[in-house]
Amino acid sequence: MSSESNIHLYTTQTPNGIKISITLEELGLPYKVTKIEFSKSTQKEPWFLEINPNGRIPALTDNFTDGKEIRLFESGSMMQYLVDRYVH
Ligand SMILES: N[C@@H](CCC(=O)N[C@@H](CS)C(=O)NCC(=O)O)C(=O)O
Repeated sequence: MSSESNIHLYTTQTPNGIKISITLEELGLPYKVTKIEFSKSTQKEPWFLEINPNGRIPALTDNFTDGKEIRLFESGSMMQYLVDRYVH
């Protein structure tokens, strides 16, 4: 089973943050971006903690193969997910 990608990246310009932007660009995947404002502590807001309970960027949502939303955090696991899901 495979559903369309619906990648949404939540990030800002830090070394961990840009890792995922680079990965997505290298894989040629379409994605939306929401910039997280550290100066406003956006990464600690309840809506963001629903995606990453650690309150840190980067984080990512996508539609998994079953069509349900998947929420990811930790840059290494996000890169692993993107390669496993989209590189054939
Ligand atoms: N091990 C995590 C580290 C994530 C991390 O430390 N993110 C930092 C920016 S590079 C952050 O969100 N800092 C803001 C905070 O902790 O409130 C990863 O690889 O994603």
